[in-house]
Amino acid sequence: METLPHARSRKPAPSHPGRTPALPPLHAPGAAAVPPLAPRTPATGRHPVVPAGPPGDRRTPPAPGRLDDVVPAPEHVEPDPAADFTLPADVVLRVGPDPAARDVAEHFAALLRPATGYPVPVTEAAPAPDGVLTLALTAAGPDTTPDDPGAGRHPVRGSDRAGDLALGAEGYRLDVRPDGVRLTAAAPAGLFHGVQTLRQLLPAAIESPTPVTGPWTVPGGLLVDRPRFPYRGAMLDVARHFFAVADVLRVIDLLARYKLNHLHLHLTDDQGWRIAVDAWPRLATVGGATEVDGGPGGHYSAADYRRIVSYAARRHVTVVPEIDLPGHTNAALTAYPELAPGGVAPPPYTGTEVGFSHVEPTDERTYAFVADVLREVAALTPGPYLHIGGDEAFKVPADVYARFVERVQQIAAGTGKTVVGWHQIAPAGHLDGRILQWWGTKPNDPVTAEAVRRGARLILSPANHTYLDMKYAPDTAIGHDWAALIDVARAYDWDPGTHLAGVPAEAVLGVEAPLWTESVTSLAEIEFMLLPRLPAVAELGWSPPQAHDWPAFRTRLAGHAARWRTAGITFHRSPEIPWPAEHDTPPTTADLTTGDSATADRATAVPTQTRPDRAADTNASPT
Ligand code: TNX
Repeated sequence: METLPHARSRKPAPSHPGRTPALPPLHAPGAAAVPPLAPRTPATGRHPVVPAGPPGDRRTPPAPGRLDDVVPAPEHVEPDPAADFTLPADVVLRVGPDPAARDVAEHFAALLRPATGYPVPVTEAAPAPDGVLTLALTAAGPDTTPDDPGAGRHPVRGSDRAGDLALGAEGYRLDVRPDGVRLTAAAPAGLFHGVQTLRQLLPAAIESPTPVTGPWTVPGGLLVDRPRFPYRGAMLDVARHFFAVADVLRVIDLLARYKLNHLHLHLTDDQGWRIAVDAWPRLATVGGATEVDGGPGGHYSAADYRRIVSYAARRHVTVVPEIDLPGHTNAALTAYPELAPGGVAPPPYTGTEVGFSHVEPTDERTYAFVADVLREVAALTPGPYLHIGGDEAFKVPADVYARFVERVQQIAAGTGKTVVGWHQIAPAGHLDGRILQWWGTKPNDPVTAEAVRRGARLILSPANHTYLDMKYAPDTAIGHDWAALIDVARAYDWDPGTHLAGVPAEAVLGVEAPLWTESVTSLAEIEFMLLPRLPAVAELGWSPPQAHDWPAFRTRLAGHAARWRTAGITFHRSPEIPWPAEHDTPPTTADLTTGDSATADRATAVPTQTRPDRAADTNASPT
């Protein structure tokens, strides 16, 4: 049995629900041919790496990097092994005057400084006389604009195909030559994603929080990259267990590494209400004081929430707040009995069943509550989305449920936000722009397909591929198994563009991997469930379908173990991934905390949770 240091004894899991056969490699009809990637560069020691571990350290230095060794897989790569760039100690980051671009440059400099020990100044100055030791960031489009500090130094290169790719809001172009690296994008988000790529192209030791010896070499060539879907996200359930702001910020960092651009926060549920609402203060003070298994719970003040949102924004991640209605509301009902059926407050709930609670849909006070809460949450949220939940209100009759959702959709839209709801809201009347988050396990869902025909767009979170609260294997120490056992291959083995019958790829806004936290109690456990599966979902959301390639993916992913270990991030050593032996990972400082010991530090009791009787696919409206 695989053990986390804090592993508790668990009930044996029911048998595996059966795997779908592996998809064949995907080839988009009509997709432009991408030039073949250069063969793997043999570890010839082009760039001798000096191990920086303790004296006598015999770890093998990492092989020189490859330009295509990036997760998610970039759209277009033209390696040039003769054009590697090694950061000099006086490396300078040049950037144009755009404040958002400057912010990306500052962010990049802050990533480079700890491990390199280099000062890495950020400057708008014109090229230095020798002009060679610079990284140029520009928010302007390809190659020569007045805003562009590197203009003229790097004539355009690359194939016609590379030149034809429109970068859009999030794409970027990375040009690595012996005299410098040039990153261009049409918008700051593209620069940010390009920085994440550069980070992965540097040796894993770049993750070290303290200086280690280089060289810091980026493989040469041209890389042009942009996302397949505009929405790529993860969800964190902060209701079943509450997580401190600092933990949420670490999760945002993880998303940003893999070019995920949305963090959905499941802020309310039966076991806790996690966001302060001025008009209804007891929601947080009373409704927030519980969590699964009787822990103390907690809630975010408006200031806490703003901190999360602005930290995310700096990383080009949009926070999507969810207020789950009308079900999953026991915590709210304990705080305000007038919202409960019969006006009687239920006892606080710290178990893990679902579907038993709801606000009273026939009482006007409920709509006043909804309007106040959604107005305040929308006002705190700069992003365009407001998620109204809508799942598992099993005790509300279907017709009453549909009318409730229709009213709440209007209220939510009245805040100026785009309305998102779990796919259970599909039978309710269409509202322009609405988005359904589909979490079924059977890719034939006529009710959702019909809502799409009426104009809804979809975020895809198929529970049997993307629910990262599912166990990896029967012996995984935490998690559930009602939707599937989800190993990395299963997380990777589906195509968002063709997954749901009757839903064209154009209706798919993107993908999201939810992490429900009935059994997840600490940051280390969050990381353990996200890694290494989250990068798989990220690749499905970002990379073109023709890049879908499990053998290549698992090899690329394997290299990330060293990055996570060096950064102190916990992960699951999934047996399907050809991880390098631990003694082969790159040098780190001697006192780095490995993820495993971080896990041990944070261990707390985890409840058992099984959902033997739930219908994973219930697409029918609630009864
Ligand atoms: C389903 S799918 C839920 C959550 C649970 C989760 C556990 C959906 C929208 N709701 O309430 O936490 O299963 O896996």
